[in-house]
Amino acid sequence: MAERFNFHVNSRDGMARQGVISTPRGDIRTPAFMPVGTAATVKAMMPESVAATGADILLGNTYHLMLRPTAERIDRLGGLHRFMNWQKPILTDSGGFQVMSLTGLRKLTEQGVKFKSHIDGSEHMLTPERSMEIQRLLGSDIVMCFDECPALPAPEERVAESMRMSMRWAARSRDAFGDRPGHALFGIQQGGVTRDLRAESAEKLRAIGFDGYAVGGLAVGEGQEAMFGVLDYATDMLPEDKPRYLMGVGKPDDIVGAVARGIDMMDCVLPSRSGRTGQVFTRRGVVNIKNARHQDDPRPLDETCACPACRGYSRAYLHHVFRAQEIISSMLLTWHNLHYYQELMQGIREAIAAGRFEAFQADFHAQRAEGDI
Ligand code: PRF
Ligand code: ZN
Repeated sequence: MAERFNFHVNSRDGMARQGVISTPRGDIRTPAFMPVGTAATVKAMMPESVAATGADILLGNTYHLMLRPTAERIDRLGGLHRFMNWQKPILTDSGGFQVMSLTGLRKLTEQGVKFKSHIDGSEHMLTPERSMEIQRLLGSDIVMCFDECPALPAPEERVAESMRMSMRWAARSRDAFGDRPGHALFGIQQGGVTRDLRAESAEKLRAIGFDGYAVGGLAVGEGQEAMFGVLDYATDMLPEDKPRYLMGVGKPDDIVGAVARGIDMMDCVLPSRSGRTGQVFTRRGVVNIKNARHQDDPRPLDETCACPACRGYSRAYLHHVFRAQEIISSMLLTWHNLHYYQELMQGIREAIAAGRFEAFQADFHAQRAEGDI
């Protein structure tokens, strides 16, 4: 049935997988990178430009949209896809993680989390039930369970209690989500960097049953080595036949390492945010366009890149518009960064399909070690 949400693995190479998630709004090629469109926009990009970079899916945020312009208003205006003019799939995060990282005053109970808006200080409450309702009003294609994620390092007892509450919230999220053909609900594994807690969390999620499984609670201060250490066993605890999503990751080398450990989906603000702060990702590493060494440089950011910023503009120009705080600076650098990320994903998918992902990884790291960018 074409309308159903479905995941198909086409090829495997070690732990890495290459496949397709089919949704009524289109296919998502995996491993997939999802640009972040927090406030119903990928900042500095037209939606058609985001699609032109190769993105199959965007991430939206319950937390931001519930506060402004509100989920009810977006629903009245025809849903988030129509509101922001993006017709491909949208995954929405559930809000708990953003409440904990963006709001100062909040009260966490078994029921949910009460907090004050970072915009106007108004009081709000998020629960698993309310998060499911908001994500339904938005018209999200992939809905995330309502969870809680402690910053690391944290005492193991605190991580265990938090994980168990997130698992009770996962069951409530499942009940509140109900049966919505064509829409998916993903569970979120927690448990910090403790193997037994990750196993307990995975077991609880599998018993409830989800359309996909996220690895949450990583990239929250533990460092890449510890994160990879967890991924070495955590992905294997999740069902093989469902997509696995690593939340909020990451830098290009995090992405390559996560895919090598069995991850199918990722999201991160890094390429879009860095586009606005002058950090540029290239196959040779990071370039800071702010640096004075670019001011007379007629070369493009990356000779091998086919994006509009690299085809039409010199480093000298990009340096100038960044320094002058011209809006086009954010537009061009964000476009380049998103293009770079999507080209990286395409390279990863082709390498897995060809059974040469190991060589791809070696090449990826060698190019970055060459220096002089
Ligand atoms: N849970 C949710 N969203 C998230 C995370 C999480 O653990 C993370 C952790 N990297 C990023 N975004 N719901
Ligand atoms: Zn480019």
